[in-house]
Amino acid sequence: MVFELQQLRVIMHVDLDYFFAQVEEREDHAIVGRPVIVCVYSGRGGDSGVVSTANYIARKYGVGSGISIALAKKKLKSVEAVFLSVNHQLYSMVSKKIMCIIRKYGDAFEQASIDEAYLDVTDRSGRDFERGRDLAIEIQKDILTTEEITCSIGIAPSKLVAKIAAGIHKPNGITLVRPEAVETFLSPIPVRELVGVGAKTEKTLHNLGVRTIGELANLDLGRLVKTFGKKLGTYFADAALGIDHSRVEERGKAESISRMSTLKENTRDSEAIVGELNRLAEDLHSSTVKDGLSFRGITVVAVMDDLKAHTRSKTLDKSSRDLTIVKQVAGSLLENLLAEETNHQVRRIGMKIFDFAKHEGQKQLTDFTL
Ligand code: DCP
Ligand code: CA
Ligand code: CA
Repeated sequence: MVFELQQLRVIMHVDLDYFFAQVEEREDHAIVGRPVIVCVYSGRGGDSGVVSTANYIARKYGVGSGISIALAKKKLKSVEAVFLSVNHQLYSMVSKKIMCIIRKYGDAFEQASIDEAYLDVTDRSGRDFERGRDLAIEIQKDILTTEEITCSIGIAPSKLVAKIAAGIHKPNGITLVRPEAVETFLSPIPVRELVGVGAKTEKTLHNLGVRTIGELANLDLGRLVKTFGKKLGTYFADAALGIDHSRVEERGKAESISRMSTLKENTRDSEAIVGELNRLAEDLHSSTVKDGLSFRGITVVAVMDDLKAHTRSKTLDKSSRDLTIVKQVAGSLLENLLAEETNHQVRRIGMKIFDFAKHEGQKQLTDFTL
């Protein structure tokens, strides 16, 4: 691929290593060297719940994000493993401090999740990838000495490639992908690693005989557009070649916030579910109002007893911060959902509000959990 010099950018993606578990290790050095598993207990008692993340020692035993706590215990029964309950407040406090460190190193900064951020270091590095690597080493040292946390960094000409690169040498690694090496670098990587490829799209691509990004790059654009539509098809064609012109931009505000809760028992009793939904609504409402925000979008999510998630959303005519409206809308979304999904009972219920607007004269939004 030929890069015009003025277009050439040096982009970094910083991803904190086994983040929640590493914070726990930092808080209690006595657990270092043992498998550490951070769990989301469902509240139904016993080991009901899932693993949020695990340190690398636990991963050697096949334990990682998303598996059940019961299965993790089984896999680790021969060792003295440490099972802890998630402490979101602690992780978001550490995350905020680390993000403040990272942002100092870029011409532009964008936090992408609780444990990852993009930096544009084009000017800072004088478009020199070696200088980019030096900066990455400095960032790693700074975060380690100040916050005792290791991270992995990808450096590339686009956000898309930098993100994939950050995952290559973990933990505590740096992966540099120069412009001329982008296609070769991407070629053997599974399509699933591309932003926008979920389980469903992955399957569709597999059915087309496409497993790697290299195979995707060889697919005819017409075929891609026919399968995925113009917008997504073109995106995949570009992405397969590492083409991504999206800028590193600060997100002014969180795009959404959500809460989820497991019901005491599986049910279709709307009164019981609404009770829980109202609690979630109050919690979400108090966070957003505290931050001076109003919102237009409300989504209700129900995870049924077959573990399939169903969502119903509504956009209000104008922004609101009225708790009664949230409760009313959520209640009617739930009724619709129950009326349409008649075969299963509800296991978990969740709510999301989005499309935020800011009230004049309010303080800057700083403390969203991403
Ligand atoms: N997380 C979660 N549930 C998931 C995935 C992640 O609760 N299914 C949480 C726990 C992680 C954090 O988000 O610590 C960041 O997710 P990552 O995917 O970046 O995973 P880790 O940081 O834990 O590990 P890695 O070293 O592979 O980045
Ligand atoms: Ca991480
Ligand atoms: Ca991450």
